[in-house]
This record gives sequence, C-alpha cells and structure tokens, in this order.
Amino acid sequence: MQTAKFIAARAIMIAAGVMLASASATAATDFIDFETLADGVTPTTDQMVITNDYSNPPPPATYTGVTFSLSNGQNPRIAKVGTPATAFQGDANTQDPDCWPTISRDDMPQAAAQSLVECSFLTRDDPVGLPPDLIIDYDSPVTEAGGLLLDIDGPEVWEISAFLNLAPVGTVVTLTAADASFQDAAATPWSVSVPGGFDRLVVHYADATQRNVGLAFDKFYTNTLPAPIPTLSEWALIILGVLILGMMTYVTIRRRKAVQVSST
Ligand SMILES: [Ca+2]
Ligand SMILES: [Ca+2]
Ligand SMILES: [Ca+2]
Repeated sequence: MQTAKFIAARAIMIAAGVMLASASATAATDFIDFETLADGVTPTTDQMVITNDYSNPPPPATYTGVTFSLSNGQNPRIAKVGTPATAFQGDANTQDPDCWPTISRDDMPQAAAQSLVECSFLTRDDPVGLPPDLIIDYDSPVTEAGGLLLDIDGPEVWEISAFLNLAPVGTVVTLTAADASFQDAAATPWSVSVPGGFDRLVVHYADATQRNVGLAFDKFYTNTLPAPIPTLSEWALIILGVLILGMMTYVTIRRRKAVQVSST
C-alpha cells in the first residue's frame, strides 16, 4: 500500500514534470511563407508593411520570435505575384492561374518556382535603387535557418551573414546568378548552419554596379527555435511552486488519514 509520503513524493514529481515541460516547450518550426500572418490563417495583402507580425503576434500564432527589418529604417513589405511589380520583373512571361489571372512578368517566379513561392513573398520598401539589408532577428538563438531568394540575375551578388550578440560568427553564404543556374526569376535555396547558434541574419546586396535591384525572400525556416531558458529567478519560482504544491498534497493526505482513523 502506498504511504502518504510516497503519494506526496509522486505528486511533487508529477507537478515538477508538468511545470518543467511547460517551461521548455519547443516553438513551431513551420515555414514562414508570407502567404498568411503568424496565425497561419489571416491572409497577407499586397504591399502590407511587416513590423512585429512574426515576432510578437497576437495568439494563436504558429510562429513567433522572428523580427524582419531593413537597414534603412523602413519596414519590409509583402509582395504578391502579379501586377503591380514591387520586387522584380520575371522573364518567363507566363502566368500563375492560382495567383494572377493574366499573363504578366510582374513579380512572376519562373514556372518551376511557382509552386514553391505560391502567391506571396517578402520584399523591400521600394524597388528603386540599391536595396538596403534585410535584417532578421531572433528572440532566442537558433542553429540553422534557410529559405529562398528569388530572381538572382545579371551581376547580382547577395551575402547572408550570421551574428550572435551583434558579433559575426564567421558564416557568410554568397549567392550569385550562377547559383540560380542563370535562370531569370528562379527561386534559389540557401541555408546557414552555426552549431554555436546565432540570433541575427543579414541579407546584404554586395554588388554596386546594378541599380533597381529587387529583394524577393520566401519560404523562411529555422530548424531550432528554442523557447527561452528560464532565468534563475524563474527557476526559483518554479521550485517554490513545486514545494508548496507538494506540502499541500502531503497535508491533505495526512488529514484524510486522520479523519479515516477517527471515524473507525
Ligand atoms: Ca510564399
Ligand atoms: Ca506584385
Ligand atoms: Ca533580380
């Protein structure tokens, strides 16, 4: 027969397990495809300004903790496939019947990329001139990230660098038209992996000879997006809560036993 102490100890272990599990719950690792906001339901709209939509969205959110910004102080925007062109001119001169009903080159991925890109991606504030850096900040460090960069053509050179606490961690991914197989409006995959973690990515346009370069960024993912590790004070609160719960359970069981003894 289980003693009151044994039952109380089990209650403490179960309570501790529940509390620790909730403290270390892992965040979602879905793609941010920019088709919807972070709730995975609300559709984005053309030229929608993105501020904290994926960093601190109202619940329910499938993806949080990621902030997109631009180095010129402006905010990135949603681009929709089709007219008007806010990111690039595709060369396919085709149409994607799911997204745009008529033939157009405006923000049009090549045919092979249309199912990857779907109808939406992220772009800069203004398609004219050299693009500012796209800065991606994480609330908590991650070890791997990746996505698609569209329409890397001509002399374009893009560099994607990782940082931790604003210090470069030595990883730079360079993408040129060669990586896009010289295909206009192609979607070029990229990924960054840093075992020690990083909390910022910078997508930088590194060629100064080209003007009016469009930024087109999509299908963004992180392989690990850990929840924040509780601080010392949070751990102290958790342990205190577990001890109080255990004490209450123990006292309740002792009282029940006392009542049972007195009633026999
Ligand atoms: Ca998309
Ligand atoms: Ca468009
Ligand atoms: Ca381009």
